[in-house]
Amino acid sequence: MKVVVLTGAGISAESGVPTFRDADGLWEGHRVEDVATPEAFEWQPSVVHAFYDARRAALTGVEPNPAHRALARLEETLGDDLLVVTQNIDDLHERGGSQRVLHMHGELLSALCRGCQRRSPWSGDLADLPPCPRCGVTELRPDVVWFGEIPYEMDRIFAALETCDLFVSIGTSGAVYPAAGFVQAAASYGARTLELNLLPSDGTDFFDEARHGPASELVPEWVD
Ligand code: BJW
Repeated sequence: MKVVVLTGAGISAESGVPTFRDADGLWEGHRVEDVATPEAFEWQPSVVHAFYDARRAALTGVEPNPAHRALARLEETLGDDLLVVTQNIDDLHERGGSQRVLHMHGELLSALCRGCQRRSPWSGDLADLPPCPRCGVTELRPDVVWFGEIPYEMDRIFAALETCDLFVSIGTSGAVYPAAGFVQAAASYGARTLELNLLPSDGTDFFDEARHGPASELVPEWVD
């Protein structure tokens, strides 16, 4: 059985990573829509860098939770028949043991060269980052996908949605496209669809089945 799992901020919430749109989801009073845009980076690069510096620093203090680990166990069983697509830019799936993970909104621990678009590891502070190894340009930005930009790996994701038997969405509000549209895409290709989320998402009615509660309980229950 081929399975595509989409994860969002809710899967990392119980690890201590704040979500974007829940009650505590603001960062120093900013909505994500105000800092996660190319325009915000043009106008106030220091504010945007501070937002990502803080989240990068916070990564060292958090650990994968039972939901991340359950998906790693599922990968041991399904192998290549499981694809985890995450909107999250943390590395908790990988630290939880998953190996086949697509980060459609980029990664906190990666830098993107504004000159040639090369992606390279984010090492230390912004001031310590070496110039781009390909073009020598020093204008590096967080390697994340902001509003108005095209998410990574869309071809691979849609190919997997086309052929999967089951699509499972975990811990995402369904407020941000194109990820919010994956459920309808998968269903249109014939997959069964399941939502595992704390509360009903914006798209909950599109799923064949929805279970509501904390991911650390629902995901192991579903996997095991
Ligand atoms: C728990 C829990 C627990 C809590 N257990 N659950 C169609 C219609 C309208 C607009 C658009 C459209 N198509 C595109 C757009 C524009 C735009 C968009 O969607 N705007 C909306 C606001 C309407 N989209 C884009 O611009 C995207 N690009 C694009 O569409 O390009 C065109 C194109 C695409 C494809 C092919 C060709 C062309 C880019 C979107 C980029 C989003 N970027 C961000 C920032 C990334 C970097 C960063 O992390 O800083 O991504 S915004 C932010 O939202 C982040 C997240 O990945 C994303 C989704 O958030 P998520 O994960 O769902 O978190 P929350 O907080 O919203 O929800 C958490 C959920 O967890 C809640 O439901 C809780 O209940 C639950 N939860 N605790 C289980 N313990």
